[in-house]
Amino acid sequence: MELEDEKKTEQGFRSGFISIIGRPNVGKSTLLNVIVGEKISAVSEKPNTTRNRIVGIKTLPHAQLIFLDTPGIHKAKGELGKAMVQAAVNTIGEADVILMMIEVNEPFGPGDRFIIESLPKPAILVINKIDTVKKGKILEIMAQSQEFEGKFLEVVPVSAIRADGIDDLINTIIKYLPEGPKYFPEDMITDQPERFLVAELIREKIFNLTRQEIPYSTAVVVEEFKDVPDKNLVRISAVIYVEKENHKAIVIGEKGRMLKQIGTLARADIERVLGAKVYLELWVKVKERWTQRADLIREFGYGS
Ligand SMILES: Nc1nc2c(ncn2[C@@H]2O[C@H](COP(=O)(O)OP(=O)(O)OP(=O)(O)O)[C@@H](O)[C@H]2O)c(=O)[nH]1
Ligand SMILES: [Mg+2]
Repeated sequence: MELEDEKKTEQGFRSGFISIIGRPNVGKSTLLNVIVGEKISAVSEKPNTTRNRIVGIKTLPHAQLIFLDTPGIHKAKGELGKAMVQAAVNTIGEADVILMMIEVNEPFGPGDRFIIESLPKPAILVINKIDTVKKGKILEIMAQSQEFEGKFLEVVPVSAIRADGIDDLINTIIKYLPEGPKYFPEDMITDQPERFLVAELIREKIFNLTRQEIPYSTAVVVEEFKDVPDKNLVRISAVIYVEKENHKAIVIGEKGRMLKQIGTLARADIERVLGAKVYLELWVKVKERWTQRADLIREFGYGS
């Protein structure tokens, strides 16, 4: 094993795992996507979009950064919420570097403080959404961060959505990475199976298009994924699970309009990510109380 490692580790090459944690909606998944340059993690304006650990890999000439996007840490009530929070907390232990993300408009609230206080080692504080405020406000928060003595290695302000401050953040992270091997091939940006990526892109559309409890009681599972290589076509069949009959009616919509819209938007994203034409078939099924059932939560791929 040692020989193997020596072979892979070039002199001075750094690598490691970077956990992105924070409360829901601060922009963790947006950051992951902008770093790897592709939408591999679902993003929405609603909290609790991400439901499991999402890996994003960035390879540079002298370093490989393996990011772990995580569900927002919050006071979870149901089984699904608890599994999500557990998945986030689990990444902290395996991280070489922890990115603690807050957003500039609501800094250091009780949710942030809870996470900061439970940090097992100093983290890099990432202040996101700086595009929404004046510079003075950012400086104010940076000063405020000093209140948390010993909790932060550095403070890096960014705008994930505008890709502002990202190079600074990457260079800061590399300083704290150990020397290590290239764990993944250079062109690999995630370890997620294509089926799961596709399911998440569909779920993202449901999050953006539906309201109230619908996004939170929906799961997406890709049942069929067939390459037709000579036509550069992929045939995909996916099931959207909801918890109640009346939710099914909402997801399908009047004359099937909602389902059609979900499919159209999802297909555009999936075609770009897969680099192929996509034939997408969507079904809606009821699976009562799945968000309260640990076995189904796991089967759908959420939580840890
Ligand atoms: N203005 C602004 N909005 C941002 C920025 N980064 C993310 N957002 C928005 O914030 C919302 C939440 O973004 P996500 O990336 O889904 O946040 P998250 O932390 O992954 O959320 P959960 O997965 O629910 O924990 C979305 O509407 C994003 O477009 C930013 O830099 N500036
Ligand atoms: Mg997220």
